[in-house]
Amino acid sequence: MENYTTNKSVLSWIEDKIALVKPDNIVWIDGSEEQIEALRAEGCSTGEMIKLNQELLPDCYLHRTAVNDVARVEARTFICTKTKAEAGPTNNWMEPDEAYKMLYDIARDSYKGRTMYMGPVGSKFSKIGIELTDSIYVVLNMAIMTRTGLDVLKALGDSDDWVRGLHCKCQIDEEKRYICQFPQDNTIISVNSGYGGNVLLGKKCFALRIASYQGWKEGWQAEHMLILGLKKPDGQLRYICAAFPSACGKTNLAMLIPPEGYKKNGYEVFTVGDDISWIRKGPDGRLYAINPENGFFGVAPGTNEKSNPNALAATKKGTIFTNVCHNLDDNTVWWEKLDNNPPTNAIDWKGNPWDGRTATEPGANPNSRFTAPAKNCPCISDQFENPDGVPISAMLFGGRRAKLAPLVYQSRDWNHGVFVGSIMSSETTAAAAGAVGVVRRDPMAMLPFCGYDMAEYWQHWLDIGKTLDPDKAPKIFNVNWFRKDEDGNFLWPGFGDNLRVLDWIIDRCEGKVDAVETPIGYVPKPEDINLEGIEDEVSEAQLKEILSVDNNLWKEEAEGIAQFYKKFTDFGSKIPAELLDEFETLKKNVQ
Ligand code: OXD
Ligand code: MN
Repeated sequence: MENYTTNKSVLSWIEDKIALVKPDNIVWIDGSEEQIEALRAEGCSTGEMIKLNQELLPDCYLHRTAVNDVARVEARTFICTKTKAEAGPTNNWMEPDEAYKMLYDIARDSYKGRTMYMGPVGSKFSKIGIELTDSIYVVLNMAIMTRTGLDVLKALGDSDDWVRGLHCKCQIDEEKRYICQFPQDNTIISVNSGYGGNVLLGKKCFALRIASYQGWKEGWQAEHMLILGLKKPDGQLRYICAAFPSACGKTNLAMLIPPEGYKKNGYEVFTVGDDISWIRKGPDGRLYAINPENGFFGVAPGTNEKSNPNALAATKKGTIFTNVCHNLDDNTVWWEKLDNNPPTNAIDWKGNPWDGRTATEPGANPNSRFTAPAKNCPCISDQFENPDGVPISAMLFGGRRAKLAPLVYQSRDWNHGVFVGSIMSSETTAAAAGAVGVVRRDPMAMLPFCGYDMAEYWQHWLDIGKTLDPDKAPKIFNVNWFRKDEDGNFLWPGFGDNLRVLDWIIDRCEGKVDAVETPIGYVPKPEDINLEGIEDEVSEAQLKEILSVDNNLWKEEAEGIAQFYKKFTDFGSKIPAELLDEFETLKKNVQ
C-alpha cells in the first residue's frame, strides 16, 4: 500500500484498524475523477450500483439498500461519553470502553474478502475526518457530499485534530446495528448498516453530533439548519438559517423559487446549504454561517417541478439515487409525486417488478434519497465556498403542527428565541425509523443530532447570546407551514409562497414593519402578509386563522413542555434558569 501521508496519528490509527477488520485490499481515495469512475464501474460489475441512462442522466447511478436498512436508526445511535450525564437524557448512552469492545467484536475480520477504502472527508476550511469503509456506495456518496481528496490530507499535515470514522457494512444484522459517536475521542464507529445517514459519517455523525460537541468546547455552533440568501428589490442579500426536523421541507425552503409577482420585483433566493450550518461570530460581531457539506442528500418523494425545480435540476447529473423506483423503459428513476406518470415497467425500491397502473405499494421508499453535487443546483449561492461564511439576519425554527403554532411568530429576544427552539415539536416523518405522524419534541431539530446533554446545549445557545450585541444578533422566529383546517386540508400553500413569510421576517429584522404582540411572541398583522396572486387559495379569513394563537391549545402544550422538561430534571440535567423563566412567562400569558 502506498501511503499518502506521513501523519503518524493517521497511519497508526489506520494500521490498528487494518489489523482489526482484515481487508483483502486497501485503497486510498484520492478524489480524482478517474478513481471515482473506476469505482463506479466496479460497483456496477457487482450489482452494488446500477448505471442509469447516460444521455438523460449523465454520471447518475441507482443503489438499493437492504429492505430493513432504509432510514437513520435513532434507537441504535449512541453517544459514548465517559459518563451518562454528559450524554444527557435525550441520547442513548454507552460507556466508551464497553462500546469499543462490543463494536470491535462486531467489526473484527469484517472486511475479509472486501476492500477497505480510505477517504479524507470534511470541510477544507475547518474540520477534517477520515472514514474507513468497505462500501463503494459510501465512497461514491462521500465524494459528492464532502470535499474529498489528497488536498485534505495535505491540509491536515501532522496534526492529530481529525475525526476517526470506521464503517463496516458487515452482514446487515439489524440486531447488531450501531451508530456510535465518541465525542471525547473524535471517533465514530458505524456497523451493520449501508443506509445514507448511518454510514456517510461526514454528515450527521461528524458535522452534527461530533461537531456540536466541538462547537460547545470551542465556542461555536453546529446546527441542523439550512442557509439561504434572500435578495430583495433593493439588490441587497440577507441570509437566513432555518432548523426543521428531518423531511419537513428544508431542502425545498433552501431552494425556494419566488412567486411570479415577487420575481418580477427582483426577489431571488440563493442556496448556501440545505441541512447543516456551522456558525460562529465574525470580527464585526455578527454571526456567520458556513455549510460544511458539498452536496445534498435530499428526500426524493415529493420533489417535483412545482415543489422544488432547483433540487430536481440538481439531480440531473452526477447523482446517486437510493431506494427510488427504477423505470426499465428508459433506464431512469421515478418516485411518488415526481409526476402523474408512474412507470409501468419498473423495479421498485425492494427490487421487485412494479407497475404504476396496478401497484398497491409505493415504487420508491418514502425515505428514498438523491445525493446530488451542490454545484449542480441552479440557485447555488456565489458565497457557497466563502470560508468566512455569510452573515445571518434571522434564525427560524419550525415543524409540522396541524393545529398549534401560527404561520410565523417572532420571539421577544434571544433568550426567548432559545426557549422557542427548546420547545420545538413536530409530527414525525419517514426520515427516521418509527411511527409517522406522532408529535415529538425535537429541540432546535437537534434531538437526534446533539452530541452531548441537551440542557448544556441550551446553555451554550444562551452563552453565545450573551456575547452578542442585541442589535447584531440574528432575530429568532418560529414558522409552521403545516397548519390544517378541520377537514385536514393545509391552510397555507407553502413552497414558493413561503417567501411571503420570509419577506415579513426580514422586514421585522430591519424594523420596517409592526407586529401584534400575543402570549407566545409577535405575529404579523394580517395585512402585512402579501397575498397578491394567491387570493383564491388563501382567503383573508384563512390567513387570520393561520395567524391565530389559541390559548387553550397552548395551555395543553404547556403540559407537554412540562413533561419534556421533567425528563431533564429527573435525569439530573440542569435546565437553564432563563428557559424556566421563559416557560413561567408562557404559562402566565396563556392563562
Ligand atoms: C437528513 C435527516 O437526512 O435529517 O438530513 O434525516
Ligand atoms: Mn437533516
